[in-house]
Amino acid sequence: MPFRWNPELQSQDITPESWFRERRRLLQGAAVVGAGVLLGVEPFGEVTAKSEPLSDVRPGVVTLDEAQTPFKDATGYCNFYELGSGKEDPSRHGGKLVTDPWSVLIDGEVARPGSVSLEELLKPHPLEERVYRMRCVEAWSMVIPWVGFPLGDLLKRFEPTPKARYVAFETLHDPKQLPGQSRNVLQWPYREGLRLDEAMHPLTILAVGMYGQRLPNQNGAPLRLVVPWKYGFKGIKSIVRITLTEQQPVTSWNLQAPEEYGFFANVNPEVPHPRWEQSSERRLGEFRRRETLPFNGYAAQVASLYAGMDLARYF
Ligand SMILES: Nc1nc2c(c(=O)[nH]1)N[C@H]1C(S)=C(S)[C@@H](COP(=O)(O)O)O[C@H]1N2
Ligand SMILES: [Mo]
Repeated sequence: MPFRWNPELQSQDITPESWFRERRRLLQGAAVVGAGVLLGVEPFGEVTAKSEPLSDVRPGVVTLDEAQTPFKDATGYCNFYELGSGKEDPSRHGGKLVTDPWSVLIDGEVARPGSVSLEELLKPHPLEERVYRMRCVEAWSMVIPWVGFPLGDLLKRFEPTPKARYVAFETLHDPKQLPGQSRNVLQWPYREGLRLDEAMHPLTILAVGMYGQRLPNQNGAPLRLVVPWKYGFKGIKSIVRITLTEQQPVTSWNLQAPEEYGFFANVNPEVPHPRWEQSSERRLGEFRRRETLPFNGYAAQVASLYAGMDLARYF
C-alpha cells in the first residue's frame, strides 16, 4: 500500500536540539498549566503518573500546531474501564497493573506467529514522537504527544498472509491486576479491531509513551493503539494479543451497544450518536466548544480509505 506523506503534515525543518528545547518548554508549560487546573472543568483527584523518561525518541514527521493538553489532564481524566468507570479511577487504580515483564501474542493469518516479549517486539522499531488530535466519542478532545511507531511496520515483520483482511486486538484479562474486570461493564477482555488497510496506514501507531515518558498505566501501558481519525475507544490499551483475521473481528463497544458504536467509529460530525450530537467537542482544559472535524481533521490523509462507503451506515 504505497503512501506519501501529505506535505501539510511534514514537520518543519527542525534540528534535534531545537526540538529538545521545545519539548522541555512544553513540559514545563504543562506543569504550570497543571497547577492552574481550577480554570478547567474537571475536578482532579490525586494523579499517579511516575515519570519514566524514554530515550532515543526522534521527532516524528507528524505534528500539530495546537496547544498540547496538559500532562495532568491527559493522565488524570481517562477512560480505562478495567480500572473503573469514572474518569479519575484509572489514575487511582492503575497501581496493580504489572507491565514488566510483558509479552504480546501475534497470531492468526501471519506467516510467523508467536509470543514475543515487549523488548523483542520493540527492538527493530525506532521510536518517534507524533502529536495527534484525539477525540473521544463522549465529545471531549485532547492534543497528545505520543511516542511510538507505525503499527504497519510491526505487522509487516510477522508477514500477513493473503487471507488477512482485519487486525484484532485484545487487552490483558486479569481481574487481579485490572479490578474493573470483576464487574460486567463490558465483556472482557476489551477487544478492538481495524481493517487491514486502516492498520497499515502510516498514521496508525502503537504507542509506548506520551510526553517523552513511558505510558502511565492509566493510559494503557506498556503498549496501546492510537488511531487519530477514529473515536478514542478504538485506541485499545495494554495490548497482549494481535490477531490477523479473514473475518471482521468482534469489538467490545460494538458488542455492548451496536446501535451506538460501530466497527469503523470514524470521527464524523454529521453522524450523531443516538444520545448526543457529535458536531462539536470540548478540548480538555477549555470551556468553549470547538467544531468537530470530519475524520478528526485527518480527512486529507484517510478519507480515500472509505471512498464509496455510506458513512452513516458504516459508522
Ligand atoms: N482496554 C481498554 N482500552 C481503552 C478503553 C478501555 O476502557 N479499556 N477506553 C477507550 C476510550 S473510550 C478512550 S476515549 C481512550 C482513552 O485513552 P486515554 O485515557 O489515554 O485518553 O482509551 C480507549 N481504550
Ligand atoms: Mo472514549
